[in-house]
Amino acid sequence: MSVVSKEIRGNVAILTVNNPPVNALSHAVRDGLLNQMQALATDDTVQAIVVACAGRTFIAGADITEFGKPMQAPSLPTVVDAIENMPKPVVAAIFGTALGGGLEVALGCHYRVGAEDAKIGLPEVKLGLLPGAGGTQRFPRIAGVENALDAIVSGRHISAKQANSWGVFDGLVDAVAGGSTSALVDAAVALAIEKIPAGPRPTGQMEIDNSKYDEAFFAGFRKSVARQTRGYFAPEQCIQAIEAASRLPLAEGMEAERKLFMACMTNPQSRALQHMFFAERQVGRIPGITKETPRRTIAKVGIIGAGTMGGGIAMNFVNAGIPVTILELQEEALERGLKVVRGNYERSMKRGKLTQAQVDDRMALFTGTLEYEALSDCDLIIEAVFEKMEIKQQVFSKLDEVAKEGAILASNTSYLDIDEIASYTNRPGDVLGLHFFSPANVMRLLEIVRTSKTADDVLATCVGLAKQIGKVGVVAGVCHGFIGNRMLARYGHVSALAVIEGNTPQEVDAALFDFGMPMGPLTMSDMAGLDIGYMNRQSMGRENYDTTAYDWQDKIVELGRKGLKVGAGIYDYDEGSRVPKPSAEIQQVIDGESARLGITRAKKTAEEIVELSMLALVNEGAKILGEGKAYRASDIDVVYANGYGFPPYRGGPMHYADIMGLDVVLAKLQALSTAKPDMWQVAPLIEKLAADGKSFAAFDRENASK
Ligand code: T1G
Repeated sequence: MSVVSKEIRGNVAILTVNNPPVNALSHAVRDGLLNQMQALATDDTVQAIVVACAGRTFIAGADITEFGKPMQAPSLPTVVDAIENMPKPVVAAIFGTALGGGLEVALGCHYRVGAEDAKIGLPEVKLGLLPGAGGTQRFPRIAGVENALDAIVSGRHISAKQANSWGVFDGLVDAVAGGSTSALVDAAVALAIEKIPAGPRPTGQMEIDNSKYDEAFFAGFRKSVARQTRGYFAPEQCIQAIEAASRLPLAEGMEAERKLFMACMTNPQSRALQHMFFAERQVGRIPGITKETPRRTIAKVGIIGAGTMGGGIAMNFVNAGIPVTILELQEEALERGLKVVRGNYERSMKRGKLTQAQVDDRMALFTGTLEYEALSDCDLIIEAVFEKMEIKQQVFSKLDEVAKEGAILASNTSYLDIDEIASYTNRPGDVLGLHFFSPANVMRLLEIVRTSKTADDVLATCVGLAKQIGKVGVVAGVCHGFIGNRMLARYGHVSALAVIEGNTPQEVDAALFDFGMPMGPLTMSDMAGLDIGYMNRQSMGRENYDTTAYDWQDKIVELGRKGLKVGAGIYDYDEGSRVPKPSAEIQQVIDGESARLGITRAKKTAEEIVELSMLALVNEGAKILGEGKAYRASDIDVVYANGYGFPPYRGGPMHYADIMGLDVVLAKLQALSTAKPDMWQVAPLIEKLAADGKSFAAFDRENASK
């Protein structure tokens, strides 16, 4: 079947795009639309046209798989301009998600009918681009400049109802009742017939009253988005394109858009963000797990521990409509935990994200209990109790007694050995790690840790469940810190050493903040609590870690300065403030420690600090990959961008190394290893890939085909 088919209904032609899975605007679709439009332009038997889609959604955008390849004519702007210049009315029938180029096609149409539950969006900015087929010129004309700035610079999805209030639609229908879009197409045909007398209404010819959209207006908008767009290239280009729309006629505005689009397309950030887009869609592909692998039904979830993590984890399931039984050992702790959860929902309600009824409905899905037996009907039980193996042993031994057969038993542990935890049950095949990141109801990352015995159906169930609860679930193997925290330890080592060797904490933090991290590593340590690392080191024993790097931090903890939670750590904090302030007292401690160790303090440049930090992440990531504790280098990028704030516009640590070149990475690591062999052992996988002239991306491609 052609990707663009035509049906004649009276004097209306219905063009239907059929290019699964999301009707992306591949060359065949562009070509088909243009050819059909050109034929219909001179077909006097057709008075109006409807553009519809088959499958599950209206066009979801340009075909991202064609990026980076020579563009095959016709270009999308050519197709959209041809639609807009048709001599007869063209109506778009929108359902599902009309995104990017898909919405631009719909904006080239003269009228639009939408399903009430449809969403539209111009998310190109998330791919490091901007709407390059007239979206920056037409959307401001139909929806207004403010709404266009909001939509295009955020890239967010907009409900059809909100878009309708902006004037984007000429009508909404409850189109997918029963899953069929026939009612939507009927409505679009009716509107097309109704518009025959009025004729085409070219969006591009609509005027913008730019009297209030002056320099000051756009400067104010830039300021309002500065924080969330920090470091990104494309948002500024989007703003400039919309500025052009507010001042120039369509043709000149389109020219400006084209130039800005090409600037984005050739900027390395777009390649990095597109790498991240596909990487997030690869994580669910697990060797040995297929569509045929059985999945267990998860109709009820048990959570052990109603603390910050337990409550946050529970919210993910309740938000997906799955009832949760949450267990604490004391009534007071249980009540406190549920109160925190309700407080979270009420804050969302105050922000207009939830109604009172929704808050009540969600709280109604919680059942609190003090009895393990209450978990006996749960399909999945996750423990979020204290990080001590003895306690995990008690919990899993008890679960082995009370959990029903076939229940999945998961630990939220960050570091403990899940193979050992599984050994405390008679059902190790049902055990795995589900490592959430705090705040668990907010952070998208979920590390799914398979043990040597985790059954395939248990893993497959949890991989699917991750997507169901809105998480990016990355499968990891059992090792100390799994993927993210294992890399974080190396990253933290570099910054700890940089301080004792000569930099101030604020210099180290500024270098990585300016690189694009959400905060510096030392600020992050203060926020997480210095005592966590302190206790880890105490349990490891001094012979098992780099005392030179960490003694200064331990001294700070011994001064009672555990970090932000006590108002003092590496930094000082004003009462009630989270803003770190350099501490003269701590700088003296650091200088004293350097002297005690006989270190002549010498500062590293910001570039050196960033490079060492990146090399630490990449080297550990390559060890994790080489040991088979992660399936892909791109999975590691997904972990570090979603769990630790690595700037997505740099593609993740492994992509960043590919851009550097693994031969360059190897040479730098070898030099470091020569200088500090205890700290820098070069990952064998980097040696191999560099020797073969390959990248991590090539490694992933080769392994994907296995
Ligand atoms: N091109 C090619 N493939 C795409 C695609 C696209 N635009 N969008 C999705 N896919 C694939 C995806 O890789 C996956 O493949 C499958 O479809 C299901 O996707 C000129 C230049 C539409 C909301 O940014 O946001 O238009 O893994 O798992 O969760 O101005 O996909 O099954 O083989 O994400 O239901 C702008 C990107 C492009 C939209 C559906 N458009 N897509 O989410 O399914 S740039 C976008 C999405 C552009 C113009 C510019 C989501 C979705 P596979 P999925 P989903």
